[in-house]
Parts: sequence; C-alpha cells; structure tokens
Amino acid sequence: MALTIESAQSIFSNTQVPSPIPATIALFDQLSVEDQLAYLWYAYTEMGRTITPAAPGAARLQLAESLLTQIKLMSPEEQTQVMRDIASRADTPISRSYGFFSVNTKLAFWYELGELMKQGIVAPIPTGYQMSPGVKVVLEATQKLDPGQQITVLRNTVVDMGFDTSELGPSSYPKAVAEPAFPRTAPTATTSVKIDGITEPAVLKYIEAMNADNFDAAIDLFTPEGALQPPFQKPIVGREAISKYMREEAQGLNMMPKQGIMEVKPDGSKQLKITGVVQTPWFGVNVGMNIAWRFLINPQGKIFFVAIDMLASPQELLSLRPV
Ligand code: ECH
Repeated sequence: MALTIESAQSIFSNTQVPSPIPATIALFDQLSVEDQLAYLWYAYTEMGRTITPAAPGAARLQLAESLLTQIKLMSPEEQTQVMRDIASRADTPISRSYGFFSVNTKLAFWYELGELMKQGIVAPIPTGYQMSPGVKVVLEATQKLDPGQQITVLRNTVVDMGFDTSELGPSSYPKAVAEPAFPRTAPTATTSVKIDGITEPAVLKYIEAMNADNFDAAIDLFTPEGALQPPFQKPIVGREAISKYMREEAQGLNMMPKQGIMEVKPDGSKQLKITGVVQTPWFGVNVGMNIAWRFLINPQGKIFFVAIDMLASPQELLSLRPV
C-alpha cells in the first residue's frame, strides 16, 4: 500500500495526550488587544525572573532595524498603537513588514522592544492599567505550564502576530534575506547518537545532522515527497520546503532523544516514536522542551514523515508503549 501523509500523521496518535499549550493560547486569543499585550508583558517579565533569552545577534537585529528605528522616533501614543496593530494583525505598513519576518526575526524584534520598554525609550504598559480578570486567568494557566511549554506559548503568540502575508501575491514579497546563523549554546554532539531501543540508521543520522546544523545531510534522509510536521502545524511537504523551514527555524537546536519504540509493518515500513528533550538557542541549557518524534520510515530506509510533538507532561517521556 502506498504511504500517504494523512495516514502517516496518525501513527502512534493513540499514545498522544492533549497538550495544555493550545488550550492556553485559546484563552489568550479571547483577550482584547490591550489585554494580550499586557499578558505578554507580565508573562515575559515574570518568566524573566528565572529564565531570560539570550540577546539576538547584531545580524538578526539588523533585519528588524528599520522598524525599530521608526518606532523609536514615534510618540508614546503612536508606539502603543503600532504594538496594537501588530498584535491585532492590522493591515498597516509596519504590521505588513512584521508579517514578512521569519519566526526568529519576529522574536528578536519583540526582544528588542522589551529592552526599549524597560529603558523607557518605548511606551511601557500604560500606567494605571488594571489587569482584567481575563488576563489573570491566562496568567494562571501559564504558571501551571513547565518552562518549555511557557516559551512555546510566547513564541506561538508572537508568530501569529502581524498582517497575514500568506495571501499576498509573490510581487509584494520583499527580497528574501539570508537567515543569520544562530550560535550554538552547547557543545555539538558530533559523536554518534544513542537512543534506548532504537538502532534505525535514518533516525540516528537525522539527529546527528540536525545537531550539527547540517541540513543538507538531514534533507538527504527524506524521500522526495517526504514531510515534516512541526508542533501544532500542518505538514511541510517536499525536500525544498523542508530545507527552507529548517534553515529558518531549526538552527542551533540541541536535540537529545532518550528512548524509543519501533514497529515494523508488513510492507517493510517502520514506525518509530522517540521521546527526549530539545533546547532552543534562545534559552540554551536553561530550558528543556519535552518532545516526541514520530517517524515513518519507508521500506527503503528513507524518512517519509516525521512529526514533532510537544509532550503534555514529563511523564510522557517514559510512557512509551504501543497501544
Ligand atoms: C513584550 C511585551 C509586548 C508583547 C511581547 C513582548 C515580548 C516577548 C518576547 C518573547 C520571547 C520569546 C522567545 C521564545 C522562544 C521559544 C522557542 C521555542 C523553540 C522550540 C523549538 C522546537 C524545535 C523542534 C524541531 C525539531 C525537529 O526535529 C525538526 C525541526 C523543529 C514583553 C515586549 C510579544 C521577547 C524567545 C519554543 C520544539 C525537534 C520542528 C524545529
């Protein structure tokens, strides 16, 4: 039987536990724009008492430079309005420019605005702002999450901001800029990867390549029509699209798979579920994200599909049993 992405998406799906991350984001989505910005400020500064992101490099900030310069020159009221426009995905020139930013440039832009807000150069949350009951609910939900889940909520809300540029024709796209390199925060695991219960070469090579930012080697492991499904997203299909995605979003990640299970199917394809921890260069060794990889390897040993899922709780790291 031919492998399809749809059937691949459901491998081991009966072992998945609903994640509290989309539930928290759904609460956030119900807030007014003012409340959303206030929530992000409180969540970010509260989190900053224990963990803070690494400052983005100069090359990364340069991509956001023109917007930041425009904002610095504005009146406090205008600055607040720009932040609202971006958060509400309004169709304004600044919100459009933001919409074209890559994920990491969006994060760098807000990182810098946060610094400028702390320094009083950009308008802070209005004095006298009364925290609404809705903000309290989302903050309480956020506090119950582990740090890896908290930074995922922050990241995903920031990614969704800005005018939705996906519907615009290609002529409106700004020239593609090369993604600046993300420095690695921990020594690269260049030596061979070991995962309890797993010897599948494609998987071991995948982790090795990703931990060295060797995306060409990682892509070679996929079938031409293969797909990669990031957490809470639709599958990205085909080598070219996966390669572009990895260069934008998978740089500098430290992947530490711990254990896995494998099932061989009658057609010779293999299904594997592996759990472990991933660190992002934004937070380095200070935040571990508990994740699972669900691989479908074709009979020729190529990756047809891999889904990356955020785990609901650390217990899931260990509860690996085919059901
Ligand atoms: C302020 C107030 C106004 C509004 C805003 C503010 C600023 C907020 C800021 C937030 C910064 C947040 C950051 C979050 C970073 C999160 C990073 C994450 C990374 C997860 C990566 C994973 C990778 C998985 C993958 C694997 C693969 O095998 C294939 C590839 C891939 C306060 C001003 C907004 C500044 C920096 C969660 C899980 C394992 C799928 C990539």
